[in-house]
Amino acid sequence: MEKTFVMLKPGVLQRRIAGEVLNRFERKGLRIAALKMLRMSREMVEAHYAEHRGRDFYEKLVEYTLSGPVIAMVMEGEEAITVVRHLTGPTNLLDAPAGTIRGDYAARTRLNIVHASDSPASAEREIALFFRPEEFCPWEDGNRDWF
Ligand code: 3AN
Repeated sequence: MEKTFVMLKPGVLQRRIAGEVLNRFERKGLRIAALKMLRMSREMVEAHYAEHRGRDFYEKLVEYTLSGPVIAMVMEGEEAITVVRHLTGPTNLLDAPAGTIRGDYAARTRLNIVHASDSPASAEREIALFFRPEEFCPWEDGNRDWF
């Protein structure tokens, strides 16, 4: 199964919608493989958004990402990278249709609620930036007796 990195940006905790947003991924059937809440350091944010350095929105994006804790997670599932991107919706506010997370919750492109890896290479890089191997918590599907 494929793994992808997802981050709920600081506005999610501010708005008390962490549960709702996480639920979008869970109800799709994605598995949580690792999850934690953290305040990113400036070095970490700059590494994470390195490709955007120099863009007009970069400084404000860094500032926003540093403004409070984020929830970082690794989601697992068949074609998880693409499935998660479909759930989050496009980057641009005006392109994100209702029904996607960004379409439903984001009123500004820079504050667009979630980050999700856009390729296998970025998933690998981002997972390694946020998680050590021992932070993964393996669990088996199928023990329906507990439901
Ligand atoms: P995505 O998060 O959909 O992969 P990226 O990697 O192009 O999109 O952009 C990273 C973040 O930078 C976005 N989540 C958004 O917060 C911000 N961003 C991207 N494009 C713009 C823009 N044109 N104006 C303001 N902020 C932007």
